[in-house]
Amino acid sequence: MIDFKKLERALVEPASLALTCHVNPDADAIGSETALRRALVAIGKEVRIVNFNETPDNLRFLDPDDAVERYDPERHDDYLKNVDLLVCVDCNQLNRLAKMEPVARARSKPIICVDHHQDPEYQAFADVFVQDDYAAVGHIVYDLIVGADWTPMDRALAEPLYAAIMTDTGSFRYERTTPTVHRVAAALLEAGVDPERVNEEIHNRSALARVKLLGETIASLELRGDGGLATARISRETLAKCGASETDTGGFVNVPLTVNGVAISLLFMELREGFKVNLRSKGAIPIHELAREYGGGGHRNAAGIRIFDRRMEELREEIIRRGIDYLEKGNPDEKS
Ligand SMILES: [Mn+2]
Repeated sequence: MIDFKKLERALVEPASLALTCHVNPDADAIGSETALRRALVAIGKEVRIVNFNETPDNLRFLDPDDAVERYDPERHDDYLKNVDLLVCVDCNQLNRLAKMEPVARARSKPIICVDHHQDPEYQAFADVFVQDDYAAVGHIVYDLIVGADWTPMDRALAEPLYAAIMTDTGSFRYERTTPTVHRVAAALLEAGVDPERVNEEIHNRSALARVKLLGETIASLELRGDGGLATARISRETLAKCGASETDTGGFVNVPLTVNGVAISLLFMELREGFKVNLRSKGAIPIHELAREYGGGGHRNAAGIRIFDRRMEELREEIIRRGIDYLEKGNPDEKS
């Protein structure tokens, strides 16, 4: 359970704070950062957001102040080393900071983790504020801001939090869409959020390249394990052919789960160095355990692997076979 009073103190004590999040940030990461920054600025804190990646185009509206800075070693290393507190948002392992990891590890001042992923890297943080039954970090930030009473929940604060919760619950469809989540969403709508606009910004701003890449990804789909496992792949050539980039693939891994009988989806994607795998499962299948076997991690139903020193085709078949082993690992009697 998160000790919110303790988290509040941890954020109020330092004069200067830097917020950061995981690589390839999603709406939960960006929305949680910008809302938290806004609330802390309202109580007089000096807060900067430094992310490894640029904010994806469809999430720019979550940062109307242009507060998110893209990591540049020359510009940020001294700052990140010396800022009073570094807050990792929606990020529980320092390796999820990509090339910002060394500078985070070089800090002598504290780093804290505010997240809802399992298995935080405890030794890397001065304090860990993690509760994995939260559907989104945006919901944690909401509870924090409302509990601390730093500033009223106005539309500017509510919109990024709503986007965070909406996306991490798959538009209020996934398992952790509890009555409480809907109550929080209702409060955010009461604060002025326009749900149609948020949906339009996030889901209907695709570049043509992204939609073409989705077509290629679906065309590569294969069913394995008697139809229980779906796997698709994106090569570097496909990416180039569509004029798309890695950030265009957000959400692709969920599409194969719409095929009848599919309980596991594995999306392989070739990177400049190595490759990555997005993993999804339904019900009680603990797909993060498969991710962990390859140095990745995540939640029970959503996880990721990133491998820098091997080629995709060297390991793809092996990971698929391990995935098929996991099809039986879910317990159908267990409530999912
Ligand atoms: Mn999240």
